[in-house]
Amino acid sequence: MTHRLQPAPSPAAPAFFHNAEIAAAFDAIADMLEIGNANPFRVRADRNASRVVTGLPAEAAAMIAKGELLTDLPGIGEDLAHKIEDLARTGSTPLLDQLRRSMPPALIELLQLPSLGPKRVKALHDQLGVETIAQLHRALKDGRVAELRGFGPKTASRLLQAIEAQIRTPKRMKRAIAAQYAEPLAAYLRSIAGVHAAEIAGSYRRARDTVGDLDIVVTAMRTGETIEAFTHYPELDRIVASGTTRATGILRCGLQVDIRVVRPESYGSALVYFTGSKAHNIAIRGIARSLGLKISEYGVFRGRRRVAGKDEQGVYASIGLPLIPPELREDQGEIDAAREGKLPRLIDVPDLRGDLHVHTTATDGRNSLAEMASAAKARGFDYIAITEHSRRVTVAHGLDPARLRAQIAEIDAFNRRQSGFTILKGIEVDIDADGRLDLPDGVLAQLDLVVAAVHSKFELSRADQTERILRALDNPLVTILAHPSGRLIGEREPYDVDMERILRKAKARGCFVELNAHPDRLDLLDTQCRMAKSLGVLVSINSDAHSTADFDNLRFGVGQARRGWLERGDVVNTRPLPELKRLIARTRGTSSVSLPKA
Ligand code: DGT
Ligand code: CA
Ligand code: CA
Repeated sequence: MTHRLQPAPSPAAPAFFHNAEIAAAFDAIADMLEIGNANPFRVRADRNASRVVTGLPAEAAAMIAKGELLTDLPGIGEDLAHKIEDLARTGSTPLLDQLRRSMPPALIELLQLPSLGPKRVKALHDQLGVETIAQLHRALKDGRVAELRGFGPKTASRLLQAIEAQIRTPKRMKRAIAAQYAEPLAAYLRSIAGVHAAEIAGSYRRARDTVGDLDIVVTAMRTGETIEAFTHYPELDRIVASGTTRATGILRCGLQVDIRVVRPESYGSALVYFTGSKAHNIAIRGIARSLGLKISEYGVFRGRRRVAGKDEQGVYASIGLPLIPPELREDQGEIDAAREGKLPRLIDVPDLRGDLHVHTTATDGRNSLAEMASAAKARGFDYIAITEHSRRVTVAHGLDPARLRAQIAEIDAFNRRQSGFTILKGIEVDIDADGRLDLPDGVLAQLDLVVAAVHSKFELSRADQTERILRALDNPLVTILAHPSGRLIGEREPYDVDMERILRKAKARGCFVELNAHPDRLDLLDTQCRMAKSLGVLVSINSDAHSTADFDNLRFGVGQARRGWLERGDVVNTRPLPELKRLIARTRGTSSVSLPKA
C-alpha cells in the first residue's frame, strides 16, 4: 500500500452548474412568469427549455467547454443557447435575477402543492399576504383560505392535508437526479492526492428510487487532510459538521452529504456499514455475534484480533456468506438465500439487447425514428420497438390509424435498408376507463407488438381499476402492460389495484409487464418485480425514451430490477430477436412455443 506524504491539495474542480440545476432555473422562470401573468407563450418556451436541457446527451457545461454548438441540437436556437450558457456558468440569467428580486422566492414552493396554480398563488399573496408554506398553513388553520373567492372548504382541506403530509415526510431526491451530483463528487474525491478509493454507499448504492442523503465512504491514510479537501468542493453550500474522519455538508442543490474517511484496512467494513440497510446490518451483526465475532464499521473482530475489514467480500466471508449485492441488502430474505447458495445472478445493463418502448417526433419525442435507431444501435442493441401514443392521448399528439399506417410504411422501408438491427412496429395504446383499447383490433393486428397503458382515471376503486386492466389484458393483441402501477415518484401514488391478479392474468396470457426506467416512474415497483418473477411473468425493462439521451435511463431501470431480484432470464428484452418474436407470437396464441427456463 503506498501513500503520499505531501499534504493533500484540493484538486481544482471547475465550478459549473449541472443540467438538473439549469432545468430547475427554467422551471422557476416559467413559474414566476406565470404568477406574474406573463404571456402563456413565453411561459411555455421556458418550460420547453427545461425539457430540452433535461434531454441533453451530456452536461451542457461540458459540451460548451468542448466547443460543441448547442444550437446544433434539436429545439435549441441562439437565444436559448445563450441562456443555457449563462446558467451553466453562473447558475442564473438576468431575467431570473430580476424575477427573483421582484417576487418572494417561497411563492414558487407554493406552486408545488396540489390544486395550487399560479392564479391561486397570486390570490393568496395579494389578498392574504401569504408568501410561504408556513404562512399558508396558518391561513388554512384560521379558516381564512376557505373564505377566499375561488377556494372553498374542499380545496382548503385538500391543501391542509397536503401541507401536513409534507411536514411529516422528509424530502427525498430521485436517484437519477442525485446521480448528477453524486458521481462528479465521487470523481472529485477520487482525484484527491492520497485517496485510494471513494464509493457512494447508503440508499444510493442500494439503488433505491429516491435518496434521503448521500453517504460516501473514502479510504486514505491521511484522513484529516482528505476531509479538508472535501470541504473545498466547489459545489458545497455549507459544512454542517466536520472532524478528522467525518463531515456532513449540504450541496448547493440542497442534498446532504455524509462523508466518512477510513484507513484501507477498514474500507470493506465501512462500506458494508454505510451501505446498510440498517435492517441488513442488524441481521449480519446478529450472525457475527453467534459466531463469537463483532462487526463494526472498523472491521470484523474476534476479541481484539481483526479477522476481516479491508474488503466487503472478506467481511461477508468471515460470517460464512458470499458477497451479497448491495441492491439486495434489505433483510428481505437475502441472508437466507446467501447461506443456501441461492443468491440470484442479478441482471446487468449489458444484458439488455433492445428496448420495447420508444417514442419519436411522430408524437411527443424529440428525435426522429432514424436518430433513435442509430442511438440504439450505437449502444449495441439489436432491436427497438417504436411505440407512439394512440390518438386519445391528445397532449402527445397521439397517432390515429392513418398516421400509424404511415409510420408502419416508414419502418418497413427502414428495415429493408438495414441489416443487423431491427425496428419493431408497436404502439403505446391507451386503455380507457372500461378497459377498451384506443385503436381497433384490425389496426393493432398489423403491429409487431402492442404496449397498453393507463393514462387517465387513476382514482377508480380498486375493484374497477383491477377489472379495467384485466379486461385490457384479455385482448390477445396486448403484448406488454406499461408502467403498471401508474405512480410518479413524489407526485402521484400508485393507483389502487390488485397487482397479483394482474400478474396472474399476464402469466395466463404469456404477456409481459414493463419496468419503465424513466426516472420519474421506475414502475414496476421493486416488490412487484419479485412478485412477477415468482409468478413466472417476464418483465420488459424499457426506457420510454423521448430522446436519444433517454436510453441512459435504462441503468436506473436495471438498478430497480436488481432490487427486485431479477436475473437475465426474467427480463424479456435480454432475448435475441428471434426468441423475442417467438415469445410475442405466443402471447397472440399463434404459436405453442413454451417459455424457456430462466
Ligand atoms: P436514506 O438516506 O434515507 O435514503 O437511506 P440510507 O439507507 O442511506 O440511510 P442513512 O443515510 O440514514 O444511513 C446510511 C447507512 O448507515 C444506513 O443504510 C445504514 C447505516 N446506519 C445508519 N444508522 C444506523 C444505525 O443506527 N445502525 C446501523 N446498524 N446502521 C446504521
Ligand atoms: Ca443516505
Ligand atoms: Ca446519511
